[in-house]
Amino acid sequence: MKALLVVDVQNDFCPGGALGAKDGNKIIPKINNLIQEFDLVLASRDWHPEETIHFDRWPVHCVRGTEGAEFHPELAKRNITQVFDKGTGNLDDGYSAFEATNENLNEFLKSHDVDEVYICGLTTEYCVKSTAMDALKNGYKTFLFTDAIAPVNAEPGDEEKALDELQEAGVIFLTSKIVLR
Ligand code: VGL
Repeated sequence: MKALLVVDVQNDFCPGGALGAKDGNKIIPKINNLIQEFDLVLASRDWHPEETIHFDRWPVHCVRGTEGAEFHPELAKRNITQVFDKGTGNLDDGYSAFEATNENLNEFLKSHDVDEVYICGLTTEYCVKSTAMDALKNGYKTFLFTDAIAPVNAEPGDEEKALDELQEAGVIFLTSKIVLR
């Protein structure tokens, strides 16, 4: 069974948001097309409290209950089966969707007989990367839609470095034009 995992397509990671990826909104039509191709679609959210050590490093973003934490209005939300909330504690960065606290992603995938995880969303160097690395560690064949992700580019070169690390670790790169079934 294949699952599409849509990482953090939230207002604060899109242009105009607190930590906006420059092309964060441009990937949404591609993600919506991908959503049509999968029988199982899951999504993660950064779901921070007002105060967390995470904000020592980053501008305040994705505080639960605020508009910045909402999924982008153009995302085809109705087709998402389960949302995984992460970064919910005060000491918790919660980069990876496998760190979600409302529901355990690994157990959810196992219970749905998922063996292949397909990843898209925001942001390339942080939550997308951590989630893909954890998917590999947990034994899933892991795919990344490289035209349906976008970097926050905190430091120049971060995006390229992240992509190199992912490919070296064994993540398989695809583009969203590939028809999966
Ligand atoms: C993220 C930076 C800080 C992400 C989260 O969702 O990729 N990036 N917090």
